[in-house]
Amino acid sequence: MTDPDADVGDPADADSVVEAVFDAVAATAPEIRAALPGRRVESGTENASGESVMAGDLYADELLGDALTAVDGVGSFVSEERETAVDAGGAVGEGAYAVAIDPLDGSSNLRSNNAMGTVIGVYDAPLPATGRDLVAAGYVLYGPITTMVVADEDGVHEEVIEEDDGGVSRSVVEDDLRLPEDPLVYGFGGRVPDWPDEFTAYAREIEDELKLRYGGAMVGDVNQVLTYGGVFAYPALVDAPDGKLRLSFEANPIAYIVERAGGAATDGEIDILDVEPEGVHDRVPLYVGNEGPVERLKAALD
Ligand code: AHM
Ligand code: MG
Repeated sequence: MTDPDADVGDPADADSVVEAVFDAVAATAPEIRAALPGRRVESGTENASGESVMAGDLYADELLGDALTAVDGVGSFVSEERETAVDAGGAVGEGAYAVAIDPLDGSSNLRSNNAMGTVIGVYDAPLPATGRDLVAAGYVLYGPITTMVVADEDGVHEEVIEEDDGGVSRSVVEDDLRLPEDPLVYGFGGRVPDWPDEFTAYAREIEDELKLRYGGAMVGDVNQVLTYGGVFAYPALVDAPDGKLRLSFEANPIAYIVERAGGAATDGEIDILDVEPEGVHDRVPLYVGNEGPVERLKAALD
């Protein structure tokens, strides 16, 4: 956890804040997982994006909110499930950091018991900010095994999170995660009739080259791309030109991770990390994966 004597006013302290953030996230993961069986139903509320919130979303949001606002050096907590930021003390950008999360990504998979995740971005600026202000990002994947992928300026690594009588442990299982050079899988969200023609034409080409792997949770689908190489997209839709995914909580952290693993991420025109948000709940089309297919896609959408 954070060194209590550390001076979080010193920007060099980013490493210890980031470490404490991911300690806190790892500590909540077994608890979130254990709470899911009884929370596979809708909560009856809608979030800031107008989407129905599952009981599991609310539980994960509360737990992570409590854990992350208690971390020294976290000055602001922003969640996909909350309208506004929570002030956690400390001036963001002046030694304190803003943490943005999607507490339970892919929670519509709760009913069918498929993979889900938690997405975390640590920003060195008050939100809304661009992805260039990220100092670290990561995700937890609740698959058959609970894993956590963490990226910072030094690279990307994967850990296994386990809990036993001694508490929660983090074991690094891959210390320099890189995208395989040869892409193998693809997964695209949304309904084909809602895709713009240019994207449909690109998808038809990719279908002949790569294997379809789509599970309906961005974290799970991007994790497959990181593991096997390939491309994931939640594209712009004809009636929703900004797509579905949120820039601050989903696209930016994923772009940061994939780019540090040697890949690329775009909104179709520019690097995701350069997209200027107007609000924290802004949506953005996301195309992410190996550089080859992402560059081809950009050309196809041009
Ligand atoms: P959520 O964070 O509210 O669960 O929504 C985001 C999820 C992503 O994980 C996934 O890529 C997408 O929504 C799936 O949407 P669809 O069911 O339209 O394919
Ligand atoms: Mg999500």
